[in-house]
Amino acid sequence: MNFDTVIRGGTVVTAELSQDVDVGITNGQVVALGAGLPPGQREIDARGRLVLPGGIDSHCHIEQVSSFGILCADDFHSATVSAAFGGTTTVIPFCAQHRSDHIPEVLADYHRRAAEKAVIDYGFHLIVANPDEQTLATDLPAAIDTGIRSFKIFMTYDRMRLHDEQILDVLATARRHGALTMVHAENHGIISWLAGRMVGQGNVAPRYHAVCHTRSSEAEAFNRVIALAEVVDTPILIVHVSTIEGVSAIRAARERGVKVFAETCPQYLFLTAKDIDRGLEGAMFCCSPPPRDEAAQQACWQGLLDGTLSLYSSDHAPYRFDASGKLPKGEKTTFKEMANGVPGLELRLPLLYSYGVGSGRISINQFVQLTATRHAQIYGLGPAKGTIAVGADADIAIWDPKHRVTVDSALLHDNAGYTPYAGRELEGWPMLVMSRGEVLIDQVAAPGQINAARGRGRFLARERSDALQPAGRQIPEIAQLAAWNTPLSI
Ligand code: DUC
Ligand code: ZN
Ligand code: ZN
Repeated sequence: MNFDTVIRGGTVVTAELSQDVDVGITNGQVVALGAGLPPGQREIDARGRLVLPGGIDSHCHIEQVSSFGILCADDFHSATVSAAFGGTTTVIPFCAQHRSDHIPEVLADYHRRAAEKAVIDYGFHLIVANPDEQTLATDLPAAIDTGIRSFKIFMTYDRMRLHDEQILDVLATARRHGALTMVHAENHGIISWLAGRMVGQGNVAPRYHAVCHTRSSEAEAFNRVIALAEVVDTPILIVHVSTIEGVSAIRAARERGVKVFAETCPQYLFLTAKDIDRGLEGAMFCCSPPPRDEAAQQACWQGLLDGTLSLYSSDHAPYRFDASGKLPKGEKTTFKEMANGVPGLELRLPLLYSYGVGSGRISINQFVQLTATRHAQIYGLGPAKGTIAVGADADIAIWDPKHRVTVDSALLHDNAGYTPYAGRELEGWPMLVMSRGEVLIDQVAAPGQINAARGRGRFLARERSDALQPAGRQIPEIAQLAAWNTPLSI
């Protein structure tokens, strides 16, 4: 067989194993794995390198308008270029409905913008802010039919949050039509009541943001949404887990058989609330929920290790440190007015590699699971994405495990203009990045260059994944209905 490309002599890593084999690629797909493959038209020397599946970032905000009306700093071009430089070859950002928006128009708008600009493949989640009759009966099922198989809902933010009955409506719709509901779970009352007090007393600096988003607000909302999901018996995915209490609530629910998935993000492993406590500059580290303390970091690491947390995503939400983003009122901006979010698409994998694999906390196979394979499994992108296997897309990042980088925002390709990780010394870096067999980035042959036409990225219609299967576990009151022969239509 004559291959288009052979990646030769590297260590190919999947979620299960690491093997010293060559990778044969033809027509954008992996077609052979084995030692001593015959030559390809293009030969890539991967000796001494790790050959990893390209990362999948299933939580990132791209060209999205926040509920405060602030457009994030990256469009589909800059964000996907930045992702690729960081070894990520698939993203799943959000199409965001605001309350007065008609969902088909929202979807058409995001599709158009992404199709023009994305350089890597992408799917979409749909943020649901107004689950009215039209949304539940027509618009969500129609979105699912087009391969948008996940919704995000909010339990906080004045203009986004859903109350419990609305959450149950969305969960029931997700169950009926085969979608996964992602939840931003924080107790709105605690946050907004404390924020009102803080601002009223003139405490408006960024550090008060971290005070208002209490650990208990995460714990309360996690337990509540888990209870709601148990009523409907449908899987949920809790995003951006940040606290000891949150990890414990998920662990306890999973132990009693509830199907709850969860993710954490770089900001909860590598930042703390101390980063926010530096005057106005602290705004650069403000996200919701906020980074906590070292003990919470340890809990998140432990959650990743024991499977309580299935995913590691960036929650890239880039805003510039100026009037367009973090500081709409300049130096007078209060913590309530700052755009919420931190950039992280490009550094997500290098940070986890250095602090996780490099330090021996996780294996390289766990790294692949957390950054790629599980995202494909949970969000229905497999078997084409998230692994290196015969028949999969040749979305591959070749890493030099010894390449050292001192992080500096000038090295990065997003539009945030800063990075919360400036000055960190990282070891291990993606040197060559390939999407569907095309080499987009080769840091040895063409350092800092990307060879990718705008719009080459393709929309990925996602399949119904096994993760969507209900646990088949009813709460006692609903089980009782069956014993009485009283059907309940969910
Ligand atoms: N939630 C997110 O998921 N990202 C940024 C801000 C937020 O509240
Ligand atoms: Zn969120
Ligand atoms: Zn987010």
